Amino acid sequence: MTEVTAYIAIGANLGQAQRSVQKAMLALGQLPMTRLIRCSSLYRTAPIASDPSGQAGVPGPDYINAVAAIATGLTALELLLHLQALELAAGRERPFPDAPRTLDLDILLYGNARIDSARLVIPHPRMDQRAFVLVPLAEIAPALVSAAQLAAVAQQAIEKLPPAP
Ligand code: PH2
Ligand code: MG
Ligand code: MG
Repeated sequence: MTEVTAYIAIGANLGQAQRSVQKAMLALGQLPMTRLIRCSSLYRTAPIASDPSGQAGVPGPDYINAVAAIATGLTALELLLHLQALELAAGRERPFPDAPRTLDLDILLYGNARIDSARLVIPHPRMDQRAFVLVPLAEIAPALVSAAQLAAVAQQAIEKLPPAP
């Protein structure tokens, strides 16, 4: 089996967000042909808009964010389908873009693949605009994030949470 290392961004800002993020990390490790390699700390972050300006100050509760590394034999599209099933199982609804959510699982990187299809774009097209992605990614894979990338998002509010007891 060919295994690929993939990085998954995890986010939640509805319900028991910390619990949902922790549960999602465990669920990632239980996907078929998949092992959980590494999990970042949990971070509390202010909601950021998805549009290109990426400005803070959008309505909604703070998010809990984290990044997990997995080794997987799933294809990128198979992985996407499994992530969407986990989001649905966590009660995810999509009433409008950037709506608060019980669970969001985004593929950031899939090995060194570059994918640009209607369903999936990898590397994640907005990861460079987001401290809530780059800071936890740098924690578990420092070689993948440069100081310049971190400096570009340094004004975004992000607080590392202590490990759960
Ligand atoms: N996800 C978004 C839009 N904005 N802001 C924060 N802080 N964390 C997120 O996970 C997030 C967001 C779209 O998926
Ligand atoms: Mg997202
Ligand atoms: Mg998403």
